[in-house]
Amino acid sequence: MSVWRALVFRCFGCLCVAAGFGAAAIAQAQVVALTHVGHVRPLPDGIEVQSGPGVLRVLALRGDVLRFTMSSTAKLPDGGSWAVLPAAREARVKVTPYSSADAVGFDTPDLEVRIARSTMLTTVLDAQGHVLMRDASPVEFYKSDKEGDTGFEVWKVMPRNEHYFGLGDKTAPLDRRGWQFTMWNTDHPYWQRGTDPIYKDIPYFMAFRAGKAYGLYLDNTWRTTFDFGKERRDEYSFGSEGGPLDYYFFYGPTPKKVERDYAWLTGTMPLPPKWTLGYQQSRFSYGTAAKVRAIADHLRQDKIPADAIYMDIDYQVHYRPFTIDEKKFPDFPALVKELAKQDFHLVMITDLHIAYLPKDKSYAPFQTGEAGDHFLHNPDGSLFVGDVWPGAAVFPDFTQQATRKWWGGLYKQFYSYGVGGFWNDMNEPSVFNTATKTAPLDVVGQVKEPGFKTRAITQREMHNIMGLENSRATYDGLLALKPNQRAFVLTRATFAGGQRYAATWTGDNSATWAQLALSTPMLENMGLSGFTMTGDDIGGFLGSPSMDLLTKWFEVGAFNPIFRDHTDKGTHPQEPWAGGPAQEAIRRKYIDTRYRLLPYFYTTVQHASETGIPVMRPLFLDFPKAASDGDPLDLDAPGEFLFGPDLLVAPPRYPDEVQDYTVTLPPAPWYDFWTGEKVTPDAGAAQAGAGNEAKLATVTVHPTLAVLPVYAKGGSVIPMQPLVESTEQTPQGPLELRVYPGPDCHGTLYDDDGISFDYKHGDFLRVDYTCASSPHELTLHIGAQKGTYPAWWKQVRVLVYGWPQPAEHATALLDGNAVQGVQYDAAQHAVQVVIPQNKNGGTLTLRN
Ligand code: NBV
Repeated sequence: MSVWRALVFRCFGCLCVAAGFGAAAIAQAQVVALTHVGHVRPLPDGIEVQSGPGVLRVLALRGDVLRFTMSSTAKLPDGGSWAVLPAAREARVKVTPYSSADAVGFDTPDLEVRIARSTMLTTVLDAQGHVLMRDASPVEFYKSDKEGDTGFEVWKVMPRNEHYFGLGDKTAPLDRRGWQFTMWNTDHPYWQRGTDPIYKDIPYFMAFRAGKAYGLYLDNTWRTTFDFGKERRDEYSFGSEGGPLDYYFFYGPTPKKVERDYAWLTGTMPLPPKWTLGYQQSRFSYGTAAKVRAIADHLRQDKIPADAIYMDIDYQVHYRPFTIDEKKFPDFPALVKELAKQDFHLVMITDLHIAYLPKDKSYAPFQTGEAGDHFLHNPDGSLFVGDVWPGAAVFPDFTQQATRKWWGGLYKQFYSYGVGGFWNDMNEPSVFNTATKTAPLDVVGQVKEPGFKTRAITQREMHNIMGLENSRATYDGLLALKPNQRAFVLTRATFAGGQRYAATWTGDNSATWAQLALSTPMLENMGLSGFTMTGDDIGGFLGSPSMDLLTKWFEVGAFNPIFRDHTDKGTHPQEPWAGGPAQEAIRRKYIDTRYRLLPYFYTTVQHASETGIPVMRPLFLDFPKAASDGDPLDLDAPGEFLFGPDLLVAPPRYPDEVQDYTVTLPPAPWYDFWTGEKVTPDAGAAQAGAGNEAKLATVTVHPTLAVLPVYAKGGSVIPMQPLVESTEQTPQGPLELRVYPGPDCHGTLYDDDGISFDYKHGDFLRVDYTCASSPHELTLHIGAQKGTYPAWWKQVRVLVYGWPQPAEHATALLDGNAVQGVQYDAAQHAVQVVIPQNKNGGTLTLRN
């Protein structure tokens, strides 16, 4: 039983009869269920249906996007949204009304909405009449607690073969079916599988059944719950203890389309600075300038590519945000400059709690914040003061636009030094000395915000968006300070739509093998929930990893979008060199590979910034029809994930296990990314076709510490670059195009200056590739360069894999002219040839 329902039933026991209409009935019965259609008002863009005292409105924002709002009174919720973009909220399409003896509703070109007259149960069908989503029982409203808030719960039919994804980085398996979750941003270190809630609230999930998907986003910032068949076996439900019943339904049918729809509703992440794709080094804390310099020097001496170093809370005076302890960091601007010379970007933590120092006139963040009325209050009007790192602290009221502007301005000095980015931690908010470890529910702020009515707001409603609005304030502030520089913010807590402002990580994980394994589904679901730039603390934050665990974590982390090594105070050293040269060499190989893959990775990140399709993704996103029974392929392939469209990463399910294990391969030819060899599936496991009935191919892997299995998809062109030590360096040598023959062979390369917004005005580079192969011939078509950004390479090395043997006689033609120097690279199992860069493109033909 979900938390709030338990509460209702405790409160009202058998008085909880779901019946009756009229305001009096609400008061008496406490639970109101809207159970039959009353007056119907067809709208040009939807329908409004009265039911007893309540009302349901369904609007078509697009043919494939619906918005459901419902109330237990005649008044529909009409507040603004912190997550849904105004353009999406305002979008409308005309609908065709529907009315029969049994049901009312409407049709769009993509969907049918039916509301049963006798029950008020709503069904959404596709244009062919297939049921997509169906109410299981009437929506219930109830008085949730002594504050008199109206809670609700919605019940939907849960088909046997439907699976659920998203809801952020909940600590559960990839498929949420059979699990129940609470959305209440919580600083919960030592989380384990099943710990709930943790830091984020993303009330969005994708339902996937037999290759078809839809999305559902509940636009409610209060404490909400989601239950996928735990309470009632054949139903899923979502509800809240207050706030609006306001949810969006969006139809695929493909899961990728659902991701695009969700991005249409809540936005995409902005294209991040390129350096954030590099390796990032952190610890709580590199506490002196000397230590920071030593870390930077060590990385460069050992030739470990890296782009960022983090400064945790110990750089501050008494942990007061926006101060620098000059005893430990004597000439801070000089340090930032020196690091920049070594191509390091510094990321500084700036927690949201501002030290409460009413008598100390020198601490400007408190003085200016108090003067501008930017802090949260107790119900009696006094400032809410809670203990956090600085001791007594106050908390900005981020739901005021003016407060966010003030907060953004606090970065002026640090940012003027050339600091690369900022880290917003503790923003659930975490408070040390309250019973709930956060701000009490009656702590109050103001909504003063375009698109919203000006009004008071308590933590009940505001709590889950503190992290979101904190990161928004930081992001917008940085943009205001340097308008043509992409800003980087890392936030711990956030809400739906937070991808517009910040990258994030999974918080205080632990240094165990189990947590390394758990990270993958967490990050995949985070990616599905709109956040592409996500990662975990490599090696684990709490406790010290064994050196083998640290190595494996580096290997997997090299294929996570954010790649940051971070650990707690007092743990053993966790930098790449920890444990000696042999371990370091393995870790370096993976970091190197990430940098060699930057053209592919950056291209995929850029695509995500336009589409919302995440970089790190479950297999079903790209192969929705692949499993034999229509279930998502990932159920057969736990732990595997795609890094962009063309690389499949297959850590062991239990990454510490020494036994051989089986990797499940989606339908495509696959190549071992490390050796270049075409994968021969295990005997008995048929090479899969593309249909629903296809059997999946498997390959058996013998695990070793030094190798993380990675496969390249046949039918792809993967751009790579010569090794660099940071993303700031211009690669020296040719661009590498790895061509893996297979069906629908194509690839793309995107590049730009990596830091400014000039790409928005055409200063980018994009090249599309296609290739076609027959047994003894391969044609690679290199498209003409789009955009004005100049290529860094003068030559292109083309590697073609899976080439028929013997390969010695291979010849090449570029636009019909013979090219010399075709070689067989035995180590890579590929034929290679180097051709000049030509911005007009060209066609390369290889023959044997
Ligand atoms: O600022 C210190 C830590 C930080 O290193 C970590 O990444 C955060 O998740 N922070 C939590 C505060 C409390 C740590 C015990």
